[in-house]
Amino acid sequence: MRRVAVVLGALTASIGALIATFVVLTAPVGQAQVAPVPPVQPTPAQVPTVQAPTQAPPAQPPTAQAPAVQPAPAQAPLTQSRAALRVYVGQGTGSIAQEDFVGDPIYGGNGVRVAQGTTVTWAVESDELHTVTFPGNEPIPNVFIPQPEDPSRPGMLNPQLLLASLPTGAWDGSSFISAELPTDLTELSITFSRIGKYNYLCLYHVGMVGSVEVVPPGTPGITTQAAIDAQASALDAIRQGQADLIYATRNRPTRIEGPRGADLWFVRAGTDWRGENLDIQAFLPSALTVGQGDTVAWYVDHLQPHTVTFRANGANGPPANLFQLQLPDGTILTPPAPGSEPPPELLAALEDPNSAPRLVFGNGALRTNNPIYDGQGMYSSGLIGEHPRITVPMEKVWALTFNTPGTFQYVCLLHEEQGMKGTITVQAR
Ligand SMILES: [Cu+2]
Repeated sequence: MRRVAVVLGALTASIGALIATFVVLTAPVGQAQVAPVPPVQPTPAQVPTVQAPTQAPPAQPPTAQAPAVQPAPAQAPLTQSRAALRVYVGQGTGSIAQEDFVGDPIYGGNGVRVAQGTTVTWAVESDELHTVTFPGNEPIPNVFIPQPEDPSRPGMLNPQLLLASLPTGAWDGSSFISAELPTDLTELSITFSRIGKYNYLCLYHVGMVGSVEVVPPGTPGITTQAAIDAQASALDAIRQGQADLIYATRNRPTRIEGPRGADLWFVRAGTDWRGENLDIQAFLPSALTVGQGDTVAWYVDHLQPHTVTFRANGANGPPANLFQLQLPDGTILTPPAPGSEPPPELLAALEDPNSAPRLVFGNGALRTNNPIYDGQGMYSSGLIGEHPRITVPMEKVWALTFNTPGTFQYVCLLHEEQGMKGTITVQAR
């Protein structure tokens, strides 16, 4: 999923910087958008809250619910060592999205063991965005949710995720940490101050989970960088082989003969290697030639959201926006141009946590009702697919009938930068 920075470009970055600046300037308003730093819990015996999933559980339920498994002395001394470790966040290029946290093969391939006081750094090695999310003592947040005032309004990005939530120092396992890489940060570093095992996940990719086990210095079995690097190479080779097999077997349309010679075609919008952390963020096939009057149906067969979006031809059409910036009362905000003064209504909104701006689905994330493509206007499926952390309703299929000859291009607004684009060529009958 491509969120804030890419989708809205400089817009949201400037909003984010603006909000951050504003919050710094008016310290007590910190709860407005910056995720609050919960009070440090001095009670190791505290039972973490387990939140029931709001939808069907993912195929591989993330185990990130249990923070500090092992109670540690509240004042455990930090080791003086400055040990560091780099963990890979995803691999692959373009549409081949390897969605693994790459860790140590002896800890399941996605876990690491570090000495207390070690700093672990996460860095993205793919063309896809990911979050690194340690829930701490909080429930795992959903990504796209209904607007609370009225669920019939377009969905929105969970405000808790609008800005990164970062540790303010060495992390004791209690506070919520979440950042989207490489947009919020190119790298996320966390220094682990407390002994325990900490599970984490990517909010966007089901099954993309990892763990950090923090042990007293001198404990055997500490993960080495060489072990992680070797695991990364091995996993990349496996995933590339899986991707090759997917392209060899699924990169073709299904055609069904329809009435009066008008056929019905099926195109995959994304797919995955079943049960493992490989998504193909592409239309399969990406190029399709149909006859005038045929209908094309796009379907999603993996746990991801996509859009099928034809942009309007010419300069007069509306842009296809995934999001727009909006106040809870429905007012659409015009974002400030980079380097310019923010609009007064935005500053006013920021003063009140109840009116903080949101990223609400724009026209490209909403379904076009007209099922007949005219070759001119903007047409979009809206979000289609399925995802355990998207709680706005989504359908899995969308169809369009092509009566106008020509070649027409479309994209997935969420994965366009990974190359998720297609063309439909309509031949006159
Ligand atoms: Cu997509």
